Amino acid sequence: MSLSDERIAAALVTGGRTLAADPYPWPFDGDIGPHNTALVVIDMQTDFCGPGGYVDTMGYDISLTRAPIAPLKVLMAAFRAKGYPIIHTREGHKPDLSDLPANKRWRSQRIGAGIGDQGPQGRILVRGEPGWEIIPELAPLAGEAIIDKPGKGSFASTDLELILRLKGIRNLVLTGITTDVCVHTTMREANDRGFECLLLEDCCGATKHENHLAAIDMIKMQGGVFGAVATSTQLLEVL
Ligand code: C5J
Repeated sequence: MSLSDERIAAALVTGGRTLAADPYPWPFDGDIGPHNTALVVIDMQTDFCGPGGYVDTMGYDISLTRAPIAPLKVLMAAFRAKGYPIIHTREGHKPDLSDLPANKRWRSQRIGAGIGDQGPQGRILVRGEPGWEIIPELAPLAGEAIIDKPGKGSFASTDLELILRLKGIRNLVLTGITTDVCVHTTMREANDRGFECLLLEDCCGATKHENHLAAIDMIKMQGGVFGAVATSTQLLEVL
């Protein structure tokens, strides 16, 4: 049976639509549509993928965190065209740093990219600074929710869960950077809250490619311990 046959077979069983995600056809019950499915685009900010941002200042290769930009552009256009909601997140801290834990600041200073300190893109990871902005290529449209978060997970200290519940969203398509940190933390938080999660591997990136691969592998354990993994091409076929 080809992958596409498997997808069709799974859809027939559930009476809905699924894609041949790994390790199971997603979503588990075939119930997918703009009424219950949202795209979450995590932290596509200059600080994480632009020159002179936080990740660049730490000395990591930003080509890895820029890799998802092109497929995300295509995916976001498709979601918008089909009327599916898109939610953006931004990691950052208040200008007075009152929401920045001392240990997070201390660790960032040790690696030469102190959060709150001045960098080439303004104060690192501080709300309102150039580096904190979402990159222009993936800028949110008016009406799309933007979640400002002080931590790695998108649910901690934010109103994301309330917004999703009020919209009736049950399925989350997770994308953005970094795969092993903010995307993974968000996926774990969402899974524990009962959301049906799909991570799109070509629409994510990490500061180390091995960590990107390891993060993807972890999801597939135990029959899909946090959800499932697919590519944006697979999802676009189903949408
Ligand atoms: C990190 C993120 N890596 N967006 N943030 O500090 O993954």
